Amino acid sequence: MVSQRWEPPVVYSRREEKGMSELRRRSRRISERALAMLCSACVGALLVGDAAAVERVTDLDTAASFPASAVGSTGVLYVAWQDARGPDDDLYGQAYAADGETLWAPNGIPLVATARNQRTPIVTPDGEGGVIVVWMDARNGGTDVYAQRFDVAGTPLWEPADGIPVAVTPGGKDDTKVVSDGQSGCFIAWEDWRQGNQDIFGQHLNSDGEAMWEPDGGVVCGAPGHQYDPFISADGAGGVVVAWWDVAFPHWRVAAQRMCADGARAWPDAGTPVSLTEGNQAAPQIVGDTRGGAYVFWVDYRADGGTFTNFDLYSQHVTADGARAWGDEGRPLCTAIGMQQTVSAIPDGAGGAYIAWTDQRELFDDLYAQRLLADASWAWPADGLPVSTERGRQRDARLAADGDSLLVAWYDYRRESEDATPQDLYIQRFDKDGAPAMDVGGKPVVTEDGVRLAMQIHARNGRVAITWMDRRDAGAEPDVHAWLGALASQ
Ligand SMILES: [Ca+2]
Ligand SMILES: [Ca+2]
Ligand SMILES: [Ca+2]
Repeated sequence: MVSQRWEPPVVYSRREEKGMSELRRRSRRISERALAMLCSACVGALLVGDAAAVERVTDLDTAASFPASAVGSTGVLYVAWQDARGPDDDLYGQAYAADGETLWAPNGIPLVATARNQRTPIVTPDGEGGVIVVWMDARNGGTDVYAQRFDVAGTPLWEPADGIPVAVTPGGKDDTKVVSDGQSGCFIAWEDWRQGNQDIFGQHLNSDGEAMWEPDGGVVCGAPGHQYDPFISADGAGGVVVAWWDVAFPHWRVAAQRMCADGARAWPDAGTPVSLTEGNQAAPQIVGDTRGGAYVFWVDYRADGGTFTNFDLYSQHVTADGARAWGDEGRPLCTAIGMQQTVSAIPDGAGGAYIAWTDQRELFDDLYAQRLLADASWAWPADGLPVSTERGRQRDARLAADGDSLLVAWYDYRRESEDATPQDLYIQRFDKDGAPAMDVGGKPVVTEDGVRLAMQIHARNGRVAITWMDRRDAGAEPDVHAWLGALASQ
């Protein structure tokens, strides 16, 4: 294999060499406005570290959009995005060392710049200090799935350099997801139309980019009708569990399948339904249980009665053998009045999970969260802990865990008025007992006028990174932004 491992001491020694001069150089680059925002954003428990800053990852007249980001095993933040500076869309990227130093050229370097459009990258750390990027590619005239692995210098590690074809069959593909396999490769899942309706396909790429499952992808679920919106999570036993939404008649179902490292399906071919209760189920999120199974969280309509006014959230633990550990009905996660939806869930690092959602129990969107412990108990109050219930809407929480801390970032419309709906980004930090570390309601990350999308948050070893696309003026093209912060010890 073409492995070019990145040794952490390279960056650390570089940082030592540059020392304070590097920090002074960086400080000069931060505009006064960004500094003012930084100070307002970072008082309290989220302190300004030696590298906390709002970075304009791109500053171009052409669109840089749909960034995806990941923090690698050495603390490097990788950002990849869809970039229109060339004759068609290509993939560009940027990397930041753990201390915030920009590692690649200003405005990013081309990761994949080949014929026709390369779009909507997703990324996962490769476990060796680099990153794996998966994207939708139109080079063959259709919509195909491609992948490449890059080292910390941005050098492609797999052949050919402009990406290996993961699925190049006729028929649409969409909603691609990727997760590390823990051995420098990755698992990928996507929706696929090759059989005439939507199915879930997947692939396991090893550290050399070789397909471990059937060429062009193995079947995760090829049942009649449409299966879509897959989410995947490592199962802790060398494989992956995939959950999806099956638009069956008369009820939408959520089901899951465990895929072994070699592509074998461990559970029945149609997957294991997470609940047998009547009523629609939708929009699953999945977190591996580290023991071969997974926790699944979904939006459930069983109490809605067809009114579309009272969605709830339910959960299931599907064990390694495909059994529903929490019974055929599933287990309530939040059954408060009104609508609960738009769930995010991540591992808590201790065999459990953090879950957050958008909640309309008080009419306008608020955010709530819950922690599932490895012993299957809920750590926080029934129906969830308030993350932010400020005026206006708070929605679409993104989560990151670091040690005993949960970091939550979200889109916030608290400055909403009859004339305008300013869209800000906010952050909050909770300890393991659910105590907020910042002001109740959260701290602002960005409050300048603009439209934001594709926000992601990461936390590792006391560092926090948030990335997003940001269009600051109507009619302007979007750019990619990043916020790099440091956690104070609690
Ligand atoms: Ca291109
Ligand atoms: Ca199907
Ligand atoms: Ca409800």
